[in-house]
Amino acid sequence: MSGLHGVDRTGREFDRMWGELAPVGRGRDGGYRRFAWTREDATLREWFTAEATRRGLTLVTDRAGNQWAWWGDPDTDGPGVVTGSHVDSVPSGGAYDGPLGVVSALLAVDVLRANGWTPSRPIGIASFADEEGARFGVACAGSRLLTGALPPGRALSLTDENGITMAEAMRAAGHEPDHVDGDAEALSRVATFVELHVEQGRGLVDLGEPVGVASMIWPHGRWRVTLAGQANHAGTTPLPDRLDPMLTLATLITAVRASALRHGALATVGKVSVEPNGVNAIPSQVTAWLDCRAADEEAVRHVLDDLSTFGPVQESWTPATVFDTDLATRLSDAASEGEPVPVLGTGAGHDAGVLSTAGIPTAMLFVRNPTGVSHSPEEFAERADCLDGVHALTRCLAELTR
Ligand code: HGY
Ligand code: MN
Ligand code: MN
Ligand code: MN
Repeated sequence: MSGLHGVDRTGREFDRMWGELAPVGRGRDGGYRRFAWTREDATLREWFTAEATRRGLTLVTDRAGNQWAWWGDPDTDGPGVVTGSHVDSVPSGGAYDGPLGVVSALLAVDVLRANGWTPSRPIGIASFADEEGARFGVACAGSRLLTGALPPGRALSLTDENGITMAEAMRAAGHEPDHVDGDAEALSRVATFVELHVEQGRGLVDLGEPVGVASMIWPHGRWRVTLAGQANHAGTTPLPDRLDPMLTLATLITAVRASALRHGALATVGKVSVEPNGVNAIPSQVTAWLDCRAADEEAVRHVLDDLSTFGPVQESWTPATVFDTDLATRLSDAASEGEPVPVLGTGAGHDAGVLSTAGIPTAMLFVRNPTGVSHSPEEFAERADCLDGVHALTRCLAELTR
């Protein structure tokens, strides 16, 4: 699809949507708190519903709580090409991780229509629930529930830092947890999934390119580590008599770093909760989460072997996602009208990885992030690069719906 019309309108629409999203869940540090099944999540769901309705798209919420907006009917016209991403964030997350993919998907449909495109198959836009797993700990909870990779019973019993279960949070948000399950019907509507995402690294900056295509996603997992201690008085308990889980936490953190360095993995200890969390009480228990990834699955296994004495419990695991090479090449050509864009790997996990693991032909487009920083208010993408991403996505959707 060459010589796209409506470029100026796309820019205005980008500004409008970006402006509407900007205040939702933004903290004083400029970072975002947009957690699953919260007030911010409800606002973002209403926003997505309004944008889909404005375009006459057919809205569906699947059993896992993921939102879908369809141009065409996959139930009568067969499975479609789906694009989209997520709108939730990590604590104090950036503005682009997730929302850029959803906004770009809506704009790509606008551009296709402005250029009189008649897709040969339905085009869907997905906004996946709880991709970051920031509140309940499990990454890609919405897409994993959808594909059956996350059993509903386990998901619904996960608790947040206030002890609220996912089931209680869903119910409070009006999504009936008894209805939650894998959704083969929703999944059967997806022939191909293409996710546009801000790059979470410097690959495109170093290459001097605004847009790239993903070759693979590293394998990555999350483990929960519970460290037991003995609650006691901070001012009266002699040091030799203490069972202080914070000391064990300190040992865990240094062991993780040493092992990750030794095995060429990337690992983080985060989401630490201390009970009781007082300044003058030795805690009875500390719970910490381990995020471990590596280009080579073996390296992750070695790190977890090294940490076995801490009793890590695996909460989620996504194997390496090697995207379909032909599809990646096709989209690399399509993305910018014949001058292939770079193809590069990533250590960041995405719903695209979950769908690919479920057997859906999947691809990803990356948009340059000048800071290379993500999961932080520093995360950024230039407006011009965002619009290049929209046009690259538009060309990819045209290529897939010829
Ligand atoms: O954690 C990740 O890699 C992704 O950004 N959710
Ligand atoms: Mn993220
Ligand atoms: Mn993301
Ligand atoms: Mn080892």
